[in-house]
Amino acid sequence: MAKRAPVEDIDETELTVGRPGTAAAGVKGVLVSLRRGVEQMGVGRTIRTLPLLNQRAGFDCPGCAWPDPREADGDKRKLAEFCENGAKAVAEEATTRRVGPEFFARHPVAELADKTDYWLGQQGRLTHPVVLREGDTHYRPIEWDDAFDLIAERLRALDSPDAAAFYTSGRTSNEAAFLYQLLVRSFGTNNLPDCSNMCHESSGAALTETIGIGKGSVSLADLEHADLVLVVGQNPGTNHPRMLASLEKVKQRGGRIVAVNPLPETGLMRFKNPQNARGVVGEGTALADEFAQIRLGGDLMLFKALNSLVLKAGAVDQEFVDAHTHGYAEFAAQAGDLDWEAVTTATGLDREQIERIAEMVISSERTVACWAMGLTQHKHGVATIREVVDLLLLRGMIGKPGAGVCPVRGHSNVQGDRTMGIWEKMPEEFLDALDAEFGIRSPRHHGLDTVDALRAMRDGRVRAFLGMGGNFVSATPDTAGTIEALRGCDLTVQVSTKLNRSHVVPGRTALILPTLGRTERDVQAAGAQFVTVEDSMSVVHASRGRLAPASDALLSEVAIVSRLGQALFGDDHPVRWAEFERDYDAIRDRIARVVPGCEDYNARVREPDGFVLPHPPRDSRSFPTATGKANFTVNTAEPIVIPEGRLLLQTLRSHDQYNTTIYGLSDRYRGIEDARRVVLVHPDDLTGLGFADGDVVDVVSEWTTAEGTAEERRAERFRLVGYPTARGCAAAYYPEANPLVPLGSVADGSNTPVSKAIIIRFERR
Ligand SMILES: Nc1nc2c(c(=O)[nH]1)N[C@H]1C(S)=C(S)[C@@H](COP(=O)(O)OP(=O)(O)OC[C@H]3O[C@@H](n4cnc5c(=O)[nH]c(N)nc54)[C@H](O)[C@@H]3O)O[C@H]1N2
Ligand SMILES: Nc1nc2c(c(=O)[nH]1)N[C@H]1C(S)=C(S)[C@@H](COP(=O)(O)OP(=O)(O)OC[C@H]3O[C@@H](n4cnc5c(=O)[nH]c(N)nc54)[C@H](O)[C@@H]3O)O[C@H]1N2
Ligand code: SF4
Ligand SMILES: [Mo]
Repeated sequence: MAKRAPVEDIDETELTVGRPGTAAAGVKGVLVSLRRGVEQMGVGRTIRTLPLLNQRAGFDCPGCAWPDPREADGDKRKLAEFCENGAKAVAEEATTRRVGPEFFARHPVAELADKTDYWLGQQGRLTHPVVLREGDTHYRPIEWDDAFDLIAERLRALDSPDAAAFYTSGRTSNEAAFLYQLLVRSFGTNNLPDCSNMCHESSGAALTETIGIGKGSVSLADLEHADLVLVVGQNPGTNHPRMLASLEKVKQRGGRIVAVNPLPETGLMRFKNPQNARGVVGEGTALADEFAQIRLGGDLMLFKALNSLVLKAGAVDQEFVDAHTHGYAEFAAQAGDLDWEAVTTATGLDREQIERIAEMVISSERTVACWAMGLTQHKHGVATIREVVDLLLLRGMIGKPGAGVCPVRGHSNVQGDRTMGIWEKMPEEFLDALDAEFGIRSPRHHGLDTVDALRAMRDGRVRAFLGMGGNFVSATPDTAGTIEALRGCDLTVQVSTKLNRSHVVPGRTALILPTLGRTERDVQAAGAQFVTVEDSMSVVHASRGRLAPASDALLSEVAIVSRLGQALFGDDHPVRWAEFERDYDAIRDRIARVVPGCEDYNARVREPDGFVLPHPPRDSRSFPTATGKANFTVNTAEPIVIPEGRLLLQTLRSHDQYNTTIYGLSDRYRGIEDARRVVLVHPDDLTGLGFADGDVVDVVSEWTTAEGTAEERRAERFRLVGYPTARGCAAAYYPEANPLVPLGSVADGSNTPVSKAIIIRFERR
């Protein structure tokens, strides 16, 4: 089959809106993944690549952080242990399209800046290091050594190490992440903003405070053996597709599922498992027993209501509460008096449905609560998750089989990067261990997270930016302001696999350092290397790329950090940077001595299924919190007030993208094809506002700063689409809608941008 030419540009005038799908996955999903594979990499490479995905001898899926089945849980891996979107993620990376020096010679940066994210991403893999020098119009090739010398020289010339920010995205391996944070701390700063700041930071903050560890407490087997699974603020059919196979098992075992979402997401309703006959030729499996179509940001009130009903029914697991928790009396005292009107207003749900869900919670012996961005990216995200924990504590649902908390992570190694020290406020003990191991002196003052790094760039306090993967410009809020912030930097460096917007928004001097992807062979002086990753359920395991690298000129992320370390610190530095690049076992030996829970790391990651990191609440019902117990919390929130003529907007992912990487224009499950600049609005809200389906509008967001200044942000030319979302709640795709997200609108307690509750109005064009 012929490979499709890279898209020249996108014609979105051909938008088609069909009916939302009725079932997720099925044979269609398999066909789409094969087609995308063949378009990007041809038939032969597709056949060689996909069978290695998520197999023990193969590579970890570069898609999401959903775990693989483990033999220890009595589960065998199937031949095709991946999903449509995992296959798309692989096809994007294993593409045979290339962006080399000729490409940059042909396209001035100013021209590239006018292209869409989709166009940029579809040009192919970066093959050579390039530099854009001050005043120049084009990126030009540079030798690796010269690139490292240039970066080192610029970093050393800064007034202070804190004038640099070192971003990380969540695909970076544990080995690269560990070295990278070592480099940054050796340099003298904790400015390690990461994608997690915009993602599950609220989960980490809430869980650390309440149960003493910021990670989920369930295994895949726990989830599959639950009586009741709450799927709140998450769209697994698109973003964690293999989770549907686990939810199917829950149903087959007689368990129940409650979906809480403003949108009737197809994947929550019905699943056609392509690996069994029912899914191939039959109706598939119905998933959600109860679909609560909640208003954006209404979840805190929903969980307060559930908690109150559990208390009223006398359904508290008193033994657990007495033995393992703190703060129950105060919690119970306030949870009794519920204002039902406030509950129904905030949630948009009726009381009967909430009572039905409470019944399900009360009759369940094993409950798991899963959530993702629908909870975390709200002003009250941390409070909401704390309230979810309250419910599980009341029912004794932490630290027993089939029950627990399950924040479903995004990037395939975002959890591992944190474990390895990518955090602007790593605990003192970690820094002490790092210093003792390497003979360095890590700074103790906290660094900047993503939002604060943006502020510092705008104010000129941060002058240099280095991105270890990711696409900072498109992923962050307030795109116009972010562009200015990046352009204001003296130096921007992006370590990347593929072209993206952050490359065409350069600082005065800008470099692109191309790197190996997960799927590719990584051969160093000591031979073929593998790397390690941690999934959403704390399983750490090896990943071995098998494909020939996209170009001979690529360096691995580990090699890039090692060589930058050598250039920056020279030979007299206590850290022997060169030894790490030779043999990644040398890095793992250090990880074993510094990172808690990673003892004997080299041996344990070589086990076929890897190993599971310790998790005290899960393992022994011990809670390493300040009180030594699991903490009940009392959570309040002022209601979200939407002024007359306005809507509340969430920004979300289509079925055909990976964050800022756009795979295509088919949001199949929602029935939206060939367009991304759309806003989904309830038909009655459209009429009420005097608009009609198909109207083209500018979207304007409204925000009042803490100082009382009214701000407006604008995103032009969006099509309105009538869609069965909750009343008053609109939806548009990320990253196209990011210009609307106010920088000052962040979650209390986690500083995560509020990407799911933006007040907007429409202006007719
Ligand atoms: N194919 C694919 N897979 C991915 C990604 C991708 O882009 N593409 N991204 C990865 C990453 S980094 C992440 S973090 C995850 C994200 O996974 P998700 O969190 O599933 O991603 P979103 O598209 O942001 O969807 C949020 C969901 O929450 C719902 N929601 C929004 N606001 C609310 C609310 O106030 N309350 C409730 N109850 N629901 C709400 C939305 O309707 C939507 O269904 O996926 C990961 N996996
Ligand atoms: N409005 C709005 N904004 C959001 C969100 C939202 O829901 N709404 N979600 C937020 C969330 S949850 C997240 S996680 C962030 C994501 O933010 P980021 O992680 O910064 O963005 P990605 O789009 O995942 O990054 C894609 C780029 O990573 C590079 N890349 C891919 N693989 C590799 C690799 O193996 N190594 C290296 N070095 N580079 C690689 C490629 O060049 C690619 O262009 O966005 C956040 N922004
Ligand atoms: S569920 Fe996630 S990790 Fe698993 S194959 Fe799909 S994209 Fe990859
Ligand atoms: Mo994420």
